[in-house]
Amino acid sequence: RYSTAAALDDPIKPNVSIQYDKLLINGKFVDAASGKTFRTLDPRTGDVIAHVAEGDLEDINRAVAAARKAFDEGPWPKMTAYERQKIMLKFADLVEKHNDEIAALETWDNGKPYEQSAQIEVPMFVRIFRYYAGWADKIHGLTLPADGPHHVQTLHEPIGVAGQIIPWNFPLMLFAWKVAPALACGNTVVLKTAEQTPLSALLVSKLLHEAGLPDGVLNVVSGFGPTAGAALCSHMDVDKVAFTGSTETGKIVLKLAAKSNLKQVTLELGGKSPFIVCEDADVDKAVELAHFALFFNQGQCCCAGSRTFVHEKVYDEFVEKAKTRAMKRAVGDPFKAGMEQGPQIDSEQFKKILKYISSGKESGATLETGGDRFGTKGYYIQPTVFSNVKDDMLIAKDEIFGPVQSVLKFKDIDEVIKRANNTPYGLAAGVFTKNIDTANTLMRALRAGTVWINCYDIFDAAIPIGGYKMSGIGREKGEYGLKNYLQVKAVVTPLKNPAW
Ligand code: TXE
Repeated sequence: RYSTAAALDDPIKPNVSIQYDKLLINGKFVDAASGKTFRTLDPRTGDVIAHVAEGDLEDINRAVAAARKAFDEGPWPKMTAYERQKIMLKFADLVEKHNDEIAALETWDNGKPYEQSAQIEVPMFVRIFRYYAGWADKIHGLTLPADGPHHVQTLHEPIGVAGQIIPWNFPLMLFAWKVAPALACGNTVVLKTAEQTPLSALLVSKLLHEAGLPDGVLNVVSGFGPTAGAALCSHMDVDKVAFTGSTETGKIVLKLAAKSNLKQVTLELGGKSPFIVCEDADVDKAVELAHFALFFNQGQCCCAGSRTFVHEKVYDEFVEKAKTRAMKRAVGDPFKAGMEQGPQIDSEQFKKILKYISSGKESGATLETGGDRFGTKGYYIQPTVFSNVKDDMLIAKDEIFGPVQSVLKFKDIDEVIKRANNTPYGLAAGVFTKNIDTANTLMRALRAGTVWINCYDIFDAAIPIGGYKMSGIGREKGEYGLKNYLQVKAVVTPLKNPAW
């Protein structure tokens, strides 16, 4: 079902135009202070889609000043929660109305199948905003018992100016995970989008202002990590930074936060998540789920099930079927109906993945299918499956972030628990079994922020996500995600008459 490579030479024209390519500061689209722009590319071809204003230190300073003023002088944090909620809900309605246009922009800039942008990513964006809009007027403190004659209460207050840095793999979804809880709690925001995918954030931010967001509450600075991103992490007037990206860059973010004003930090980083297929598994179903767990979004998922552990009793059958499934994967122009896989995001990631594929071949893993680029244009890669993968091979240790499945064999549960946990990462894990005891054992033993049992990549708004070990600090989404954007103030007053 590969689309023919020839079809890639004639990419489908996206049904959307670029309206916003500047920085959004204090409610207005403006040029970068330096006047500089950078190119954002179509991953199908490497051609330029647009020249986008390139923010750096001076623009971050302007954006933070606007966010600071909007926080300190209001009206946003001082508005009633109900008013904030109404703006967020109106925004969600507007995004829903513009679903197809936003989805087209996302696919053009990112390369993910249009059907997934339109049916998964934009609807999830809307759902997250509605979910956190629902929280806005349900955030409150507690009244606590004290030993002495004191009345004790807590106030849950917004932290202030939140700096947020997002990557390119889910530009819209990660916008929602970060911006929605921050706004619901009454914070103001400076968002630094990924240099590969600046476009969709600008369009939705425009709609957020149409919905009534006051100027300065959300500022969007497109630009690069070491300039704009680092300036945001180092800024003395930013109270909190939330980052999603590589573990390497996460360490830099934490260092910059510590070196400046000790701003609070949450990090959602890389992973090398195990997907464990037990001996009692229905192999056909396990193959399909393991395939989805790894190949979804071109393999560019922090939670990708990138170590497929299969019990020796079903191993050979699994490998054969996993290979057949990968060979059937529909790869091609993401605007074409029925495509499951588009191009990787850029030439850097494309080269990185091909390097890992070479390393897999050299280290003695068996290449079952794929193993090369797809076509001759853009950043497409063939769905690739390696069997006989050993724990110490690079493809079993590093985050590849591409369509490369590594299948490893195991004998018993204790062994697979040890091997699955033997990684510096701990973001997610998958378990496929019919046995409730096995499921319960693995669910408790696996050191990961999420364990999916007989399912994978379920990203409901209410479900927290985050990492153990070097996969991150803190949790996003759900009620847990609110904590990142709230300060707790304890208020104590003496009681004149302790009897009452
Ligand atoms: O990540 P970076 P890259 C992993 C994945 C991928 C690898 C490299 O393995 O192959 O990381 O991707 C900003 N100060 N993930 O280079 O550098 C940058 O501009 C502040 C997993 O794209 O982490 C972008 O906005 N910010 C991940 C964001 O950080 C900086 C998703 C992510 O870029 C910065 C993406 C700096 N010094 C990649 N340097 C996931 N967890 O889903 C860069 N940035």
